[in-house]
Amino acid sequence: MDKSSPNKAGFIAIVGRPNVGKSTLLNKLIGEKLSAVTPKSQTTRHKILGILNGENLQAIFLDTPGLMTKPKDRLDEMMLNSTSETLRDADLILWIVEPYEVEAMPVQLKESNKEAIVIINKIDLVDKLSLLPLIDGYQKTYNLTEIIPISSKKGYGCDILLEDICQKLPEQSFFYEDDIVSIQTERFFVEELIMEKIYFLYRDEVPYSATVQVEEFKERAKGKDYIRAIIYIERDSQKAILIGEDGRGLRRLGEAARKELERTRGRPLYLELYIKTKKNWRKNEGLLREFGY
Ligand SMILES: Nc1nc2c(ncn2[C@@H]2O[C@H](COP(=O)(O)OP(=O)(O)OP(=O)(O)O)[C@@H](O)[C@H]2O)c(=O)[nH]1
Ligand SMILES: [Mg+2]
Repeated sequence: MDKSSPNKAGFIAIVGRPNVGKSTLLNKLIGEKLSAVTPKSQTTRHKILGILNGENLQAIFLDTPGLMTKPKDRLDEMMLNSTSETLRDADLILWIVEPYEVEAMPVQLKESNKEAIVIINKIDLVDKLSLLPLIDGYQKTYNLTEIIPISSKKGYGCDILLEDICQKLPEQSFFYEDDIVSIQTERFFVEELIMEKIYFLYRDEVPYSATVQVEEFKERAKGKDYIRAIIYIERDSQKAILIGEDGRGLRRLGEAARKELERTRGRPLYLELYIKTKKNWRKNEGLLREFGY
């Protein structure tokens, strides 16, 4: 490590409306899939931390649930509160927007009174010329000076963004060991991964009504590892949808989750999925706590 220059470190909150590409950006910057990405809004429900370690640098990114304007239930409220808290604790904020029109600044960001960089994401989807008036629009509307166009998916602009972040982080000592990329448990990643597959495989309200809890996680020196997870849903009628005709839906889900887990963990796995109804869990404070929200 270079001893001549001081260490820089800090927390960088990634915020923005649902589906703008916050989790995709976190994964790109860290170079590992830490956060679930799906084409559906409100995929991320928890604050997810990813650590980027460099020479004299520790950038700690916090992916957050999308900022919706109208919370519909207790879970939505809790997600919004958690994002406000993340904003309060951050050294720097990345406000992620889409490349179409000047978006309204989320109230949580306004209230935080923190320095923010506007990140115009998904620029691979638009004509480059359309970006100039957009950048101008953000500057004029919010008097913000830093606006960086990127594509989290393709990686365009991510180097420039990282350089900018490095410059802005305060000089202070590291918060975590310099050889880890996350602090979430493996159980948590398994739950997120199963949820991601549910978002991909089921339509309408089913994914929003589902949450996953790993009940047992056994690593075995010989033979397959064993994971038993429960998918909780809000109504009995959703059980039949998840299971599908002749159990095909649940089998397909289990297989998709198992395959990715085997690939990422590099070990064979026996994955058992069960479904249970917990009526209106999204509205029930006690159940939400129990489920780790
Ligand atoms: N074309 C393109 N698509 C992108 C880009 N970044 C993200 N996406 C897509 O946008 C969708 C949403 O991405 P996420 O990363 O899950 O978005 P998010 O902001 O984390 O969403 P929530 O967690 O629901 O708030 C996915 O289908 C991504 O593949 C990008 O730079 N270009
Ligand atoms: Mg997300």
